[in-house]
Amino acid sequence: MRRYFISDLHLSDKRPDLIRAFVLLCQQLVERDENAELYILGDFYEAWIGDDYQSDWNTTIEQALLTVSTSGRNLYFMHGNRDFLIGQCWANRVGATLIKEQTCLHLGTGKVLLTHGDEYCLEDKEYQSFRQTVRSPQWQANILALPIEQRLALAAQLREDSKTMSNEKSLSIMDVTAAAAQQSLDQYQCATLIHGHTHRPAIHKEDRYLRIVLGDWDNSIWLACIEEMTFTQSRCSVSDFLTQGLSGLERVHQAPI
Ligand code: OKV
Ligand code: MN
Repeated sequence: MRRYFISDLHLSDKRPDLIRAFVLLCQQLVERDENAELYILGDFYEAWIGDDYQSDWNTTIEQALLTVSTSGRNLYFMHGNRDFLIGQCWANRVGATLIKEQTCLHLGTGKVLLTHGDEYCLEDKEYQSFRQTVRSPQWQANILALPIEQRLALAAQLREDSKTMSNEKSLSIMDVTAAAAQQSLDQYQCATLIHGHTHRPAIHKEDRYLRIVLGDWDNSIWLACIEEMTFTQSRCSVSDFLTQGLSGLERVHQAPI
């Protein structure tokens, strides 16, 4: 059994190249790997404004997800900070199982904690307070009750605000606080954490645990995998991936877990 992990694809109508790459990834996983499971760990979309919003570009994406789930591969989805409005309706449409934001995966000899990762960026106090607001069921219900146009406008405005703010913030403020990750791992009694969000793909070998950071999709696509008890993360430029598919991937990180 191979478990694949991706996050931070930020799919939108602005990146047809990434949409094509994702469609190809789904097709190739179905063709080439009978024992695959796919875990999407948040920020799959650049912004999700509600399951009632439909568009041609997204129909393509949903069809690709359906090829994965209908072929018998398990498909799991976790919310990120940009697609927290994804609901059960979307999950039913694509055949995905929604998983909670800290999910413990029991593998043969060890446990792996999966999360998007933004809840550990504690130095960014402003962000944490924003996060608390937008993750509250009441705020989300209010937003979902707005007409589509207003939701689109709000999402675009928040995106602009975020760009302005992150230009003013230091990189360390926007990174994961190691102590927060450690506390979470202790709570779940896990020795390995896999998360995305920070766009700094790496494997951090700490004293007592391994912190694996997934890569974001932009100029390259990233794909991580656990097989047996070995973790690997590979990358490929988007243009190479579109011509070569999975065989164009180059391994960047590997570690026993
Ligand atoms: C991160 C912060 C934006 C602070 C909104 C639907 C909705 C997505 C969104 C898009 C922008 C959050 C989610 C971001 C941090 C901000 C502004 C302030 C203080 C909707 C889908 F609900 F409006 F329809 N957004 N992002 N801020 O870029 O991640 O940290 S964000
Ligand atoms: Mn994120």
